[in-house]
Amino acid sequence: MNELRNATLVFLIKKTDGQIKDICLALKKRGFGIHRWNGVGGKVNGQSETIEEAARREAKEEILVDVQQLHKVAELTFYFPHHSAWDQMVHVYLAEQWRDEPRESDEMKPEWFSVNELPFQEMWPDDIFWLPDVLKGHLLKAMFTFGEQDVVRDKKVEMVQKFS
Ligand code: 6U4
Repeated sequence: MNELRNATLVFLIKKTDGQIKDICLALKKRGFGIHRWNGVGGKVNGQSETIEEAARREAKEEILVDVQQLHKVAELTFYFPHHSAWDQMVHVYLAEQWRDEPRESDEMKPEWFSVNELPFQEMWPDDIFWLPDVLKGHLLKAMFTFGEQDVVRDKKVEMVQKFS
């Protein structure tokens, strides 16, 4: 089996009293995941950049911010048996500090959401199974298999203590 390609996903967050209260999602305007609210990210160019470098580059390209420290919170493996070219491992990060305010690009339109009012119906259907735990402070690894129309066919989510 071929090695899975790596991709990144970054969420800007705002905390109050140590708790995450707000999260920046961005509406994908074209390509994979179009019309969904998502974190910012994309494919890692394995030849020329590390995964974290890719995460910073994509945040800059998609919502025009320079993210400072990235905190890894999840590793998600997605399988699409009907279209295996989409299979990927997504490395998820939270960022509490960034330069410049998020702005719309050709690719994404950012908006702030309260963590209690996330638009799960307009997000990837796996998100509801892992994002709430991440926003409560957990680290996790998960695997999702999708059917046609991006229905979640199979899933496995496990909490971890740290990432190696
Ligand atoms: P192009 O159009 O080639 O420049 P690029 O921005 O490099 O694309 P793209 O759009 O394929 O990459 O990246 C996919 C993005 O979608 C990554 O941020 C990971 C994210 N993603 C993929 N599957 C997801 C899923 N099931 N749930 C989720 N995010 C997913 O929350």
